[in-house]
Amino acid sequence: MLGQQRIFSGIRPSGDLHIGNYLGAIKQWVKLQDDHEVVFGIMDEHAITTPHEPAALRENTLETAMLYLAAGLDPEKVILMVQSQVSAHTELAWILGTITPLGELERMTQFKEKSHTLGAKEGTMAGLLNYPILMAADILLYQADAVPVGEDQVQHVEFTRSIAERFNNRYGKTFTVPKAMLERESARIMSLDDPSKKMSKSGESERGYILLTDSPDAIREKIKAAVTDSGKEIKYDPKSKPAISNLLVIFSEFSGKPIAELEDTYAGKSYVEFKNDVTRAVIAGLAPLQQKFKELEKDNDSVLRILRDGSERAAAMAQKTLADVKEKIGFLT
Ligand code: ATP
Ligand code: LTN
Repeated sequence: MLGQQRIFSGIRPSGDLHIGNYLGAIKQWVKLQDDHEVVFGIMDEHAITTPHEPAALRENTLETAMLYLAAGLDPEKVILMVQSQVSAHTELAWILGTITPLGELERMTQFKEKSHTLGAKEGTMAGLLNYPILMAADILLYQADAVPVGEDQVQHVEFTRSIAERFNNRYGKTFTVPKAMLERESARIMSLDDPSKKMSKSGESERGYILLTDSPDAIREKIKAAVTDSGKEIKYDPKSKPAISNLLVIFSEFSGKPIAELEDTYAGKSYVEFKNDVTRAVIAGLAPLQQKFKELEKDNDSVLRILRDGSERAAAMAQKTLADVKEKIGFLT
């Protein structure tokens, strides 16, 4: 279709998904699938850049796929692929690595943070340094125009743009130069027990995040225990009221009500009353997804089939770009 934008995005299957992943990433993907050409990946090769258990990786890969499907991604409309099932990703990454200055990799925020935490324990591996090159390959192979991600990944998309431009300048127009695509408020959902940090599955405490698979009781407990700010007004002001603002964003996303309307409704009401209603909205908002997830869990085979089929379709698309790249850099064809 003329003018239809191509979208690529992915998530590492490094553990259960939380509502930060859902609101910051997956929910926008579901909206995009109706009027964009979309490829979504489960990035297992990225997952092994931090220590992992093989059995858990296999299980998480399948579970991530089930959560994508349960959240509303429709395999009739989108290509759902597994990174390690499409070898073009690592092939292109090797080639892009040869035009990437080392200094640019060393300056990446995610590398600095993760190598700092991991370095002390297990040492820093080259795969972690090269992570952004593989991510650039993921995006460029599909000639994506836009990459919907949370705020923490914007630097990697900027890096991808600069590699694409460098390659295009040197060898002639080969890659589409992609843009990051961000949701306004939900691009950065904060931790429930420390609203100065992003909600993260590798966060220290389980109380900081709500998993998509958490039971209503667990959700109730976590929101009840969530930190609040001093004062008692319920208003959106991330600077002076970071915890309440974060809860307002979550409430708004799950209830579909604008933040301004929620501020009016809760003017003069207590934090307790507010939290009870946030809890109700999150439980109700996740219920359909959890129901669908339970059904999919009973049918591993059909999920595996969807992934195999998606990876095959993705490989056919990726192959076109890879062949062009190989030809341009002088490999025998
Ligand atoms: P980790 O904490 O282990 O680094 P993560 O929870 O940040 O993992 P990723 O797999 O790195 O999850 O991210 C998947 C997608 O979810 C990315 O697009 C990322 O930007 C988005 N995302 C992650 N955390 C949040 C958050 N707190 N708010 C909004 N979006 C988020
Ligand atoms: N680094 C991303 C996951 C990821 C990705 C991608 C996202 C790997 N390859 C390509 C968008 C496009 C993260 O969310 N941690």
